[in-house]
Amino acid sequence: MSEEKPTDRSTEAEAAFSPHTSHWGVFSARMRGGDLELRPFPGDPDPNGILWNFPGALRHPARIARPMIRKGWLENGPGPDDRRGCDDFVPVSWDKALDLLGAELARIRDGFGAQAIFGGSYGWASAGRFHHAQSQIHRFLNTACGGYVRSVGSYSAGASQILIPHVVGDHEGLTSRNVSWDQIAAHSEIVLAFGGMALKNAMVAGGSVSRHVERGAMRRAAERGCRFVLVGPLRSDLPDEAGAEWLSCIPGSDTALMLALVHTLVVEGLHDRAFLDSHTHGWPVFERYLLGGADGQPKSAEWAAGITGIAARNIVGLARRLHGRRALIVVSHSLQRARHGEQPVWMGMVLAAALGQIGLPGCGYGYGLGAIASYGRRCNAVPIPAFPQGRNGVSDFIPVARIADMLLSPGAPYRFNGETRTYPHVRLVYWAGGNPFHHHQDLNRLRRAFARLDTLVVHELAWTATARHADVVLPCTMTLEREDIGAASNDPLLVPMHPVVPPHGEARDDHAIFADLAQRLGAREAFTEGRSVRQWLEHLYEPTRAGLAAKGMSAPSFAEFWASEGILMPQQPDDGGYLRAFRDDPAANPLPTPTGRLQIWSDTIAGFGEPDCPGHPAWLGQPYATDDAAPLVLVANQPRTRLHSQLDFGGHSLASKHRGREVAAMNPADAAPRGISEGDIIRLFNDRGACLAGATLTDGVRPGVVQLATGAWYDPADPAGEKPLCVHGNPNVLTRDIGSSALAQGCTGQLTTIEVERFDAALPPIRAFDPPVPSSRRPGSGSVGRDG
Ligand SMILES: Nc1nc2c(c(=O)[nH]1)N[C@H]1C(S)=C(S)[C@@H](COP(=O)(O)OP(=O)(O)OC[C@H]3O[C@@H](n4cnc5c(=O)[nH]c(N)nc54)[C@H](O)[C@@H]3O)O[C@H]1N2
Ligand SMILES: Nc1nc2c(c(=O)[nH]1)N[C@H]1C(S)=C(S)[C@@H](COP(=O)(O)OP(=O)(O)OC[C@H]3O[C@@H](n4cnc5c(=O)[nH]c(N)nc54)[C@H](O)[C@@H]3O)O[C@H]1N2
Ligand SMILES: [Mo]
Repeated sequence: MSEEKPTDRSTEAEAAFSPHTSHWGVFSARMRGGDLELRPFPGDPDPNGILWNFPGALRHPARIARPMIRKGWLENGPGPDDRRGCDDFVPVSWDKALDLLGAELARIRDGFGAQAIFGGSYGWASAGRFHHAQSQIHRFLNTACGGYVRSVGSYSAGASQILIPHVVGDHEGLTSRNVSWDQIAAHSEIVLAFGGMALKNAMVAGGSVSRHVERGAMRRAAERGCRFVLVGPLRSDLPDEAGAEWLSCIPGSDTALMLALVHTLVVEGLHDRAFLDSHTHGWPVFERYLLGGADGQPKSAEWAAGITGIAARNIVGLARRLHGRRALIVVSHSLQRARHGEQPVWMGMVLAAALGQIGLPGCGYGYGLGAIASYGRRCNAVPIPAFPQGRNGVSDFIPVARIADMLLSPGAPYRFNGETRTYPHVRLVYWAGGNPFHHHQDLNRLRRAFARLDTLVVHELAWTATARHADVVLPCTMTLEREDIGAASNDPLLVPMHPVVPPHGEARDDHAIFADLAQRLGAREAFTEGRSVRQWLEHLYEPTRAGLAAKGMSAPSFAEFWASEGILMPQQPDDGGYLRAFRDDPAANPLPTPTGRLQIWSDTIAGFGEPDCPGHPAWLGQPYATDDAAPLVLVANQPRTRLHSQLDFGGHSLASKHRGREVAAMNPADAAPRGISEGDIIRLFNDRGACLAGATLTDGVRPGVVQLATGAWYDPADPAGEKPLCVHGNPNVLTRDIGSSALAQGCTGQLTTIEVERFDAALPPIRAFDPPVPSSRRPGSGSVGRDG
């Protein structure tokens, strides 16, 4: 066993590059002359530029250096407070911070029960299987507080995660073990991608990714003659390598287009009746609706042309081209991050079923493919390390995107997946590893929701808006400052993550913070099980080692693994997963749906009686309403130069901004009548809020659409204001905080309606990355916050 200490590599020599990993790729790093040097993993054919956010971020002033407590909370104790987000902070010692927080957790736990604590703590945190912040906070709340109200589902796929089990089967299997990039390169003849497969998205994976293969696979497919067709509002949603045709459509109209494609197949007799008969349930009811028998309106190409903005003849032509070819239907997550988001996911399956190719190599339904590097690959055949979270003593939960509803309306009823449920009364919210001021919608509403709490606790590595709204802010280490094991369930490389630098300021690992808090609540031993970090890593490594040994493969000891650059794990065959098995023999391999088949009609969903999610996929109208006050559709998609809001203060992210602000793209035809030119600062606004952005004009954005990526840190000009202007460009001040439907209650942040104007006033400064001034250093400080 190695006696090496965690910090050896960073202190000993400036020479060695140490292996490490991130959600955006494997790399190695070292410190040299005070600078961080990075090298992408040599086996990676297409490294992700997001790596270059690390060097500038490491010691940026936006890092949190010491524990801080909000002045109002420190002076007046816990309780609802409108000053959250515009109050001063007081630096305190770790002991004082943890004493106060331990006492507050005990007050809530003993006075109201663990069901008054919300510990959902949604967010991507950092790679690393031990320091995984969500696992750490959940284990802490389970062992020291008796549990917490959790959240279910994700912001990524809130609608599909609920729908898919009713109509197809396992969501994870559909996305992660189905049509692969290798199959596309070898077999597909036409790939119809709703929402595209943007490389910016496909180059990020949860946990780790050693090889970015997507660009190469699309290039190989295109060279072989495969045609890629992109349906969406932005041309950049497929890379140049795909050589795609772009069918520019009105956002939110995909279900109508899919219906019209199937309608064309049916009226021309091109649908695969044999497959529909043998592998699906409910086609006759759906066909009646399709042909107009249910509502008098055939869902024809002419009908869809008016809704989608795509000419009828192009729709008919596309349907004919899909027929008789090895066709793959891809639907990106973005389509379901909208009102009625269940419909395009369900209808995409029906389109693929009508073509009869579900389950064939490179064909059928590739839901989610290209949204993220975790999909379209092979799954590992041995377990990867996982930190045990313990048992949650609280059964209550909320759908993840309903947090503001819960805080604003405790006790109120809501519908979810066929049940009528009630929002719990939460008094303390504890967040580690997520940024609700990034991920949630209608941020001005979220601020009102957070104002209701007794206490908001946040562990963060930097002064995000969430940290600025907290009462207790505890500085945590960044991944480069600690040792861990990096792995993802569909990447073969297990990475020993070595620390590259000592922690910033007084920052501590989430685990160390929770261990000391657990001590104050009488639960240190239960939380740590007496293990040091290194002992935990060895413990978590063991199931992987044993899995390798059981397969008769080389099974390195932990010490050997730790001294390596990473070890390879075996992977499962690229066998098409459960849909292939079902196609080949539906009787022997039924789907886990009520009928064992693909459900084009669902008795279960129909039985729930939700007007916004009927028993078969349907066109329920545009998921937003434009009007004179908000005539443009905002597409708030994922950012290219960072993961969500992470390291927005890093060099790669900053370099993509214009005069410090996020860049919004729009069509010249929309810019001209508004007097907007390339490079102008514009104001995007609607009833809910307003933000600034730099304008870029391009015909790669459909007229009527404005694109502004998520992730610029919320930066209110007047933090105490009712609806302050975000001077930096966070689109979530504009988005709507409503569920996708009463079925799934998924996040609907992708699309909203806005107006845009040129901003001619004096440009307000960006303060998002300035740390709050400690109140002890501010003469005569009051409640002015960062405006002083
Ligand atoms: N309008 C709109 N909104 C959206 C979306 C959209 O399409 N449109 N997309 C949604 C989607 S798909 C998602 S997944 C969410 C993402 O939302 P989040 O996952 O909440 O976003 P991140 O910026 O990744 O937040 C992670 C936070 O964890 C912190 N962190 C990193 N490492 C550690 C650590 O080790 N410990 C601790 N304590 N903290 C750490 C980072 O600094 C960062 O602030 O956003 C959603 N929001
Ligand atoms: N670089 C980077 N990569 C990421 C992330 C990141 O933050 N940064 N986040 C990761 C995460 S957590 C997730 S869940 C995935 C998300 O994966 P997605 O949800 O697929 O990603 P988005 O970029 O939000 O949307 C993709 C595209 O869909 C198009 N689109 C939007 N609305 C519609 C519509 O109504 N119809 C059609 N046809 N197209 C539409 C937009 O033009 C948009 O660019 O991305 C992952 N990858
Ligand atoms: Mo996501």
